[in-house]
Amino acid sequence: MSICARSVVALVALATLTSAAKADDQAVINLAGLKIKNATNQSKSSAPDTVDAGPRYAYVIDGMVKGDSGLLAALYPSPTALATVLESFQPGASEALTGAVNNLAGTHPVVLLDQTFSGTTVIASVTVNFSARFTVGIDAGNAAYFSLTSVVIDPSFLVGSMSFTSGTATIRRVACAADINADGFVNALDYDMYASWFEIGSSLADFNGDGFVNGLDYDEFASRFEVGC
Ligand SMILES: [Ca+2]
Ligand SMILES: [Ca+2]
Repeated sequence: MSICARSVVALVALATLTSAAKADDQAVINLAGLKIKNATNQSKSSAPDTVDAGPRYAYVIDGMVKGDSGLLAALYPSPTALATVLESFQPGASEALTGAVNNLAGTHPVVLLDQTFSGTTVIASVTVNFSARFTVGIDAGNAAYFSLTSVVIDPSFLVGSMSFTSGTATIRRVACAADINADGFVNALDYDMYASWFEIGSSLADFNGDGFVNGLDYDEFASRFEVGC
């Protein structure tokens, strides 16, 4: 092999290493400015930040919101954690702001979270109905998105609206589907966590993402766990 051919081989090897090292494992969506307003659909994308396709993703939605008008402006005059506000409308709702979801097909687009929060609360002796659909996913171009749709704030003229003063939705690719706790290792902790979900029939145990929790999920998890990934 000539010196020139050797350098080409070395360059190709280096390029391969570099692209492997540059695997895009995370996309961050800036939520600042996103409004929570009656009958108003909003969406934010991570673009140009993208995340590579993988078998599993962990996501964290974290933000501060503030009332812009009406009772919400009186109730939340300064930035307040989104989790605190959600809890005031629907106790337990903030748990959905953190999670992990499988994508065994390993392709994009994929929806990671599609959840409607709703509740009724009394603010200054006004009964307020609240409902909003949160969607987190990754589009065909590998950009992550966070959407707020089907927003109902009733009576909206009294209650007003809110917006994010800061916040992010972070989507992190997890290399192994059997890495249930998404810590980068596949070990007994993952097995125990999955088994405990499966035992109680939790939707978290829906390993193949078909909407049901049954033996197929357990078998798929066990086979991925056995090969260590
Ligand atoms: Ca793990
Ligand atoms: Ca299933």
